[in-house]
Amino acid sequence: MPAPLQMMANAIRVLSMDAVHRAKSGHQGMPMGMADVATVLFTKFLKYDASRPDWPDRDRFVLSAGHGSMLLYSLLHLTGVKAVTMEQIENFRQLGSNTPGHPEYGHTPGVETTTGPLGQGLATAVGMAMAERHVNARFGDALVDHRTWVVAGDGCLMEGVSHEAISLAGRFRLNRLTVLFDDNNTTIDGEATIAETGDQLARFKAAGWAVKAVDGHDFARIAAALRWATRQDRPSLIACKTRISKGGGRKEGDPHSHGYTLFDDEIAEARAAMGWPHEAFTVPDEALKPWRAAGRRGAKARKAWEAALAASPKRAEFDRAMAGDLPADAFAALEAHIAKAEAERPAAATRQHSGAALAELVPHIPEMVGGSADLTGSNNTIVKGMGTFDAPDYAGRYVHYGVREFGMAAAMNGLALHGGVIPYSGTFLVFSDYSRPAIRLGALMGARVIHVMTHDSIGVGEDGPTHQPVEQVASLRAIPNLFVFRPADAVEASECWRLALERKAGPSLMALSRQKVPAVRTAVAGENLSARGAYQLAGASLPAQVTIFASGSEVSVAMAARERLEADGVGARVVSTPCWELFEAQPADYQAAVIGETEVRVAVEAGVRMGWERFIGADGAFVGMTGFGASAPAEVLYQHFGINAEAVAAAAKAGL
Ligand SMILES: Cc1ncc(C[n+]2csc(CCOP(=O)(O)OP(=O)(O)O)c2C)c(N)n1
Ligand SMILES: [Mg+2]
Repeated sequence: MPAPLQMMANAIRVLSMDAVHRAKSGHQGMPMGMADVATVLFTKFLKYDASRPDWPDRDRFVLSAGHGSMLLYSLLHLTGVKAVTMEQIENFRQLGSNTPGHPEYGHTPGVETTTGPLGQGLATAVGMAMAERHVNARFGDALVDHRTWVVAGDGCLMEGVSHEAISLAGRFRLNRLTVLFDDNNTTIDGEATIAETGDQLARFKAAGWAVKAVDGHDFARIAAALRWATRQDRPSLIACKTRISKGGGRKEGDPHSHGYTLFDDEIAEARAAMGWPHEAFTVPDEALKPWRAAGRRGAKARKAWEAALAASPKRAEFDRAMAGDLPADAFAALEAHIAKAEAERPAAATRQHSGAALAELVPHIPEMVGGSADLTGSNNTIVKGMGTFDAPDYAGRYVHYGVREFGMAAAMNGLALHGGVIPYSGTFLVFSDYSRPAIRLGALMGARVIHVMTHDSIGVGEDGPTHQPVEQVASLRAIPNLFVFRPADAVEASECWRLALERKAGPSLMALSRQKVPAVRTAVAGENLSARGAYQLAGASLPAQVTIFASGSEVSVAMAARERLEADGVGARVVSTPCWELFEAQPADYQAAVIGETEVRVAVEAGVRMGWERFIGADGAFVGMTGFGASAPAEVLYQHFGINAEAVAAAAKAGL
């Protein structure tokens, strides 16, 4: 009979083979290869209690190589996470199961983040490790004292985002972060060396990591390496030399076994080689008992922690922060600021209005942790007194992410998922394309993250078309569960910030102008009108024949066009549309009333038309961009591309 740890690791192998075989799809190669490493981690190192896989001071385990999901599901099942029953393992990849093809946050207790897009798990884990240090600095060792462990493969390390992530982790000396690299020299196309001959250890070392290589099938050496990792003063990488499909008979070490589904005879052969005579989906007591004991290992630590929390004077504040509830007085200063803006009607760039709103929010919401990808002054994201997030005390609330938009956005997902932090950060809207995969994953996970994206149109001006977003707003509106806010002035900017912060169920994005715009909200509303997503900003003073829809910096263009039309005897109303997603959530009669029934509908936005049919119908007129911008002062560009009141009024009249 195999030794106990070997038998426990074999249980992962067999479950992975069986589940993939039953589903007729999936990957057992990676789970089989990393079974030994994972067994050592879960039985000896990971601070983990299967009866409470979500307790706040647990270690975070991130399976960045998400295709190996059966490794994680096996571990959750074997350690005794209630929801991950054998029936769920048997229903691997099936509709309604909590064992989807790739691990999905929110579907399965114990899954810390959604992974599958390679590299992002690692980058998200960096954010978790940042959050741990920051929340530790706020609440102390008694309440926050855990590690983040990542399993990443060749693919994760080939992805560019890994570079941004490991640089950030090295720079911030996140010594509670350990990456276990499944160093199996295999990817889908064959041996990894067909595309990668770099030295990963040297690369991580250069980024400021402690590095080590180990035989990933030698339990004693794995344990020694993990112990070593916990003693480092910087993040650590352990390259675990493994054989893909280890234990899989003929397929062991076969570079083409990455996603190969074993045949019956191959599974039988592998079972025999592993000394595993048991039926499919059956784990005998001699393997299950030690696994369940491993699942209970952290219970003592968890109970001690609960006692410490109960006795802590910081308890209420800690619970509130971790639950993501805002302080009772979170918006008092902001509301006063809104009232002032309604009275004073300041004209400025909406990025400046956003910065002014932040100044009323950050001091009152201690969970807000801001940052920028090296554009702090342009993004208006910093507020006096935030302090800089950095080693060794990590209490600072402003992160200099460097020029790393994707790494930043992924880290923000991790900050949010860890809890106790509401992350926001800035870059130029045109570079949302660089962060887009993480914005999307955050939307899929429902992570509360706020992306501040300034310089949101040709209004960028002289920097030219490389820096002028044209299609970005439309393409971001296409991402499900992402709220895209494009406020028009000071009042809307503050309203949108409040909505973004109140939103727990997903990310928000602020599209903000570089250029100055006039105030358009000149009447006291007495309510957050942006919460409706779209609303009538100005009615027609004559019988309404035209409705003009606009967002952001073009709302003032719409208002000027309305003046022109009404001066010519054409009744026109204006609808501001700061957040389309919120508009879709309104009752149908409200939507119908806002869209209205005027003879002509026109929209104006300094971007592409895509999506505006929702407001103007198929035959409505659109004033905006049809191609890329150009390098020139913003005012010149608005005239050159015909995005002005004259053009909007002309388009409206043409339709009458
Ligand atoms: C961003 C991204 N690109 C491509 C894929 C498709 N894919 C899944 S696994 C894989 C190979 C990964 O190699 P490795 O991480 O070494 O896994 P192993 O074959 O060793 O299990 C690829 C290309 C993906 N999941 N994510
Ligand atoms: Mg590999």
